[in-house]
Amino acid sequence: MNGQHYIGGAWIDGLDYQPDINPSDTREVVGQFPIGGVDEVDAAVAAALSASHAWARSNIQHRHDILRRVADGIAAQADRIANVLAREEGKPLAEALAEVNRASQIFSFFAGECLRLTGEKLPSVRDGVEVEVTREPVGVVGVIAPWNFPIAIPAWKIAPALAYGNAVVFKPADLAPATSLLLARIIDGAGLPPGVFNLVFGKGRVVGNAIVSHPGVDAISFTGSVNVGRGIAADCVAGPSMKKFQLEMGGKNPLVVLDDADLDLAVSVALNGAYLSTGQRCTAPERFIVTDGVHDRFVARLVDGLRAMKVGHALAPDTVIGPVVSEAQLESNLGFVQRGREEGAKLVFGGEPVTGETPGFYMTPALFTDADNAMELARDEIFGPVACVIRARDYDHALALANDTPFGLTAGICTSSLKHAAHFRRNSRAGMVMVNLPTAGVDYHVPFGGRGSSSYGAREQGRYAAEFFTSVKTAYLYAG
Ligand code: UN1
Repeated sequence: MNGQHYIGGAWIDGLDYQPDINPSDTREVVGQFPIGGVDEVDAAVAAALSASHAWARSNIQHRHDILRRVADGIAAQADRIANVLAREEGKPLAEALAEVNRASQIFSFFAGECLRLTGEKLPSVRDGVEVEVTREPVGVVGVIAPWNFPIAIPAWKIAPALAYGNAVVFKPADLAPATSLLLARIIDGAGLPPGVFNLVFGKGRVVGNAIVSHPGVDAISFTGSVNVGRGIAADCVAGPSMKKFQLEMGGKNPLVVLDDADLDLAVSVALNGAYLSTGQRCTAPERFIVTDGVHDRFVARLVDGLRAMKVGHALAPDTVIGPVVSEAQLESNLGFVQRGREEGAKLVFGGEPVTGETPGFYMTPALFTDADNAMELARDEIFGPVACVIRARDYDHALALANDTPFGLTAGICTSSLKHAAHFRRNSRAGMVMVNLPTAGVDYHVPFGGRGSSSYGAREQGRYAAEFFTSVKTAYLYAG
């Protein structure tokens, strides 16, 4: 598969290309993808600018029908897209398919939103004056997406951007460009006017930076690391145009397990959240905060569960944990494991590189016990299948530990106590709270986002997406 940029409704060859490698089997090159530069970004923004005025005023039925066709197109090709996603990102096929279906549902949801745009008409405090509050498109939106959900995250940025009448310049992740290419082809076939949607492949520090600093771009929706997010924030504010921006970044999510938890449920919630998708989710719990009475039983059951999770090729039917996405990410994960041992936590399972049947970036899922919430292991996001158990005296102690983090994306609790569940829901300092459910794996029709270093700006997804992808206008009218 050879990638091309998509600019102004045309497919454009790159000047240079780089291979998209399968992390399950590094002998396989999934495709060659262009390494774009400033020129491609300039062309894409120019195309978006020239299309955005008409698109902002386009008929809502027309917009609805286009987004609906994208949703249907994704669903019709779900198996093929999931296969490509699994091969380039390493997510086991069943999870990849679930993600592709979610992307289709997101487009379907926002197709409906095209028909639900609302405003308000109010009386004025001045006689004879009317006030109208409406939402207008922001203009040209730069979408910068990560590799870990290479179709769902682009979908939940691109679909609302288009639904609310914006033009888009999209930079997919370097490590997972093929899935984005398939999405772009479907969007291309859905009848969008040329220039409304544009795709430029390339490096974050070149293409991403060029989008962020381009004066023609009005807003940036970014998901990725905290460091890159900080840089984007600074650039958006420092530039002459003062762009709007929305950042989804890391997490160091706690999962509290209390003595009264249903142990089977708690173990499955922990395993599912922390280790599926090879732990490469910003919503994964990396800190299991467990009260004394259940601690040893929980750890023993977790280790049994981990032993049963088969690590392997993303396309193998018995694989539960696929490879890590890249060599650099694998090294980073193993570095955290190494330093975790050095700082005194006890590695009770995994954390080793594994030689698979095919050459790939495999490691066994890692579990530490005896971790302290001040350790690096408990403070920095790892973005891999590495979690630690922190012992808590009681519920109050567990809550305090859970909230003691610079992040605040998701937080979970496993308990059968209504009192503790209700108290945790109210007092957790996270944007999303899960009771007896994994901290990862969210619904697509409700707001997504966190607090602290996890997120910045308006929420994503559901109807709350309107906050970011529109700009409020207050219009006064004196009719005499
Ligand atoms: C999920 O857990 O369902 O990058 C979604 C991430 C998040 C998405 C998680 N933005 O992991």
